[in-house]
Amino acid sequence: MNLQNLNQSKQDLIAKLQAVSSEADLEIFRLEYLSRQGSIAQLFETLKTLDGEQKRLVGPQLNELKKEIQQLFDDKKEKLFQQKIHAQEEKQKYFDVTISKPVAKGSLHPYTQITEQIQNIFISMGFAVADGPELETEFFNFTALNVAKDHPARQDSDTFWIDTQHLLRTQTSTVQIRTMQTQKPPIAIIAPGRTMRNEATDASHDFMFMQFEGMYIAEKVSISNLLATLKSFLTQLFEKEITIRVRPGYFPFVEPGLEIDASCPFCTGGCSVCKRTGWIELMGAGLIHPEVLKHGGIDPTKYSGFAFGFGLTRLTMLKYQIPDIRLLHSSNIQFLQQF
Ligand code: FA5
Repeated sequence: MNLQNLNQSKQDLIAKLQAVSSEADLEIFRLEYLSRQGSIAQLFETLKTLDGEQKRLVGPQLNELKKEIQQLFDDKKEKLFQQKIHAQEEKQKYFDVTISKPVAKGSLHPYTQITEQIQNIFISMGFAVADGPELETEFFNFTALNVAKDHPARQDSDTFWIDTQHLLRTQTSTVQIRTMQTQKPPIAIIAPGRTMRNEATDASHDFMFMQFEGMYIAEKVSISNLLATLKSFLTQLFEKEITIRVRPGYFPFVEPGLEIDASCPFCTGGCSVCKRTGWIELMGAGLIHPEVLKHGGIDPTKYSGFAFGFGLTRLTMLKYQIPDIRLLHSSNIQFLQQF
C-alpha cells in the first residue's frame, strides 16, 4: 500500500474484508491493517513526510479510507458474531431434553412390600403398628414373657448376649410387654421387626430374620376372636379362602398355646411348597398368660387377650416362592430385580 494509489488500496482492502469468513481471520486483518502498527497507521506516518500541498490533497483521502475500512470492519465483526449466535441457537433448537442415559430403576425389597401389605390388612381391622428396640433387656425378652430362668432359649447357643442384661431380641414378643406398659386396654397392635438368633444358617434358617407380632387385649377376648382374625388376615393376604388348622403348642407366654397351620394357598391336593400335606405351618399363638399381663401392668381378672407371632421371612418366601432364605438378605441384584 502506498499513498500514490489510495483508491486501489481501498478496493483491495474491501475485497480482503469481504473474503474474511471467521473471527480468527478478521483478527489477522485487524492486526495487519487497522492496528497501531498496521499498514494504515504506517501510511499516516508517511503522510507526515509529505509537503503541505500534497498533505492537503492526500490527507482527506487517507482519512476517508481509514474511516470506511474501520466501518466495514465493524460491520463484518457484528455479522460474524450474529452468525455465531445463530449457529448456536440452531444447534440447541434440536436438543432433545428427553434423551438421557437409561437410569437404573429400584424397587421395594420383598420384605417392605409384604410388610406394607400385612400392615394394611391389620390396620383395616383396627390394629395399630407398634415398635420396639432390637437391642433388648433380658427382662423384656425373657422374664416378662414368663420364660423360665433355666429355659434353653436363654442359653448362649440361641441368644446373642451383649452383656448379662442386654441381648439382641430373639422375638418380637418383646413389643407385647412394652405396649402393655404404655397403653390401656383395649389394645390392638401389630409389630413387625428384625429378630436375631445364634443359629447355624441353612435354606430356611438365618441368624437374622423378620418376625411379625400381633396382640389384642380387651374384656372377654377368646380363642374364637384369635382364629377369626387370623383367618380373615390370611384370606386377604393370599387373596383366596384359607382354612386354619390348630394344634397344641407350647410358648411360656400364652396359655393355652397353639400352633397355627394354614391350608396351602398354592394347591388343593398337595404340592412341593406344602410337602404334599396340603398344610403349611405358619405361626405360634394363644391367649396371653395371666403372668405376662401382670408384667405389663394389666389386671388379668378384668382383661384377657390373644397374641400371635410368625416368621415374616417364612411368609415372604411362601408368598413369592423363594427357595432359600439367604437370598432375602443378600444384595443379589438379579434376585431383587424380580420384585
Ligand atoms: C416365637 O418366636 C414366638 N414369639 C411366637 C409367638 C408369638 C407365639 C405370640 C405365641 C404368641 P418361634 O420361636 O416358633 O416362636 O418363632 C416364630 C417363627 O419365627 C417360626 O415359626 C419361624 O417362621 C421363624 N423363625 C424362627 N427361627 C428362625 C430362623 N433361624 N430363621 C428364620 N425364621 C425363623
